[in-house]
Amino acid sequence: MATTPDTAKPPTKPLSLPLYVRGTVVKGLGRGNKDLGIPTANLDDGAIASLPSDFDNGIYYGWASVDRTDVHKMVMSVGYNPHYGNRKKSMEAHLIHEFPEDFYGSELSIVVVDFLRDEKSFPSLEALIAAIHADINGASINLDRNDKYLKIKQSPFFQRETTKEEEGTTDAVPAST
Ligand code: ADP
Ligand code: RBF
Ligand code: MG
Repeated sequence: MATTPDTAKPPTKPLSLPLYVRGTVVKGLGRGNKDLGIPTANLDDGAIASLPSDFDNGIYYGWASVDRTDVHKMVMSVGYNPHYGNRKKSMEAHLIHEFPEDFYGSELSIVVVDFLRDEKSFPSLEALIAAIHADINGASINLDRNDKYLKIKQSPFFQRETTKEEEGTTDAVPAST
């Protein structure tokens, strides 16, 4: 009969998705992603440290909101960017939306719904860019197709908590006569 010794480690948890993460947008390495049309909002070290230990590096997609305003589709890279061989782990999201200006310092709320692929090193920068465009297209199609994902877009996680004062003003109903 198989017995479990007291010292046995619990089995590795399966990757828990969807994953809810919030953080602050910080400066990245400034490699000119913006010039390539693929800016990535980099999250702060606290947000990276908050990732569960079984959350593997790789390319993911889901939904994101800046300061809990509109929710947009997003693709995200987590890890060491092997194409560049970074020393520091990064977590960076490209939101599939045109923003009128930068939002450094803003709060970024992210729900990761699915894994796309492992991070890779490419033979050229053009090949990396082409792969990211394919990621964006694939993510966009999957997010539209899957009711489970569409539902997550409505999550209270993306909504700002209203204060009592705001509730008082927005919910005010004229007294009936
Ligand atoms: P950095 O190396 O500082 O991250 P990037 O070239 O990756 O520079 O640009 C990222 C910045 O661009 C973000 O922090 C954000 O302020 C801005 N930005 C504008 N549009 C987007 C977008 N669609 N997705 C992500 N970031 C965007
Ligand atoms: N970097 C890599 O080194 N390898 C990758 O496979 C890779 N895939 C990415 C996929 C997406 C959707 C995004 C948004 C970024 C990816 N990156 C990858 C990160 C890219 O190298 C990074 O955004 C720039 O180096 C700027 O930090
Ligand atoms: Mg960036």
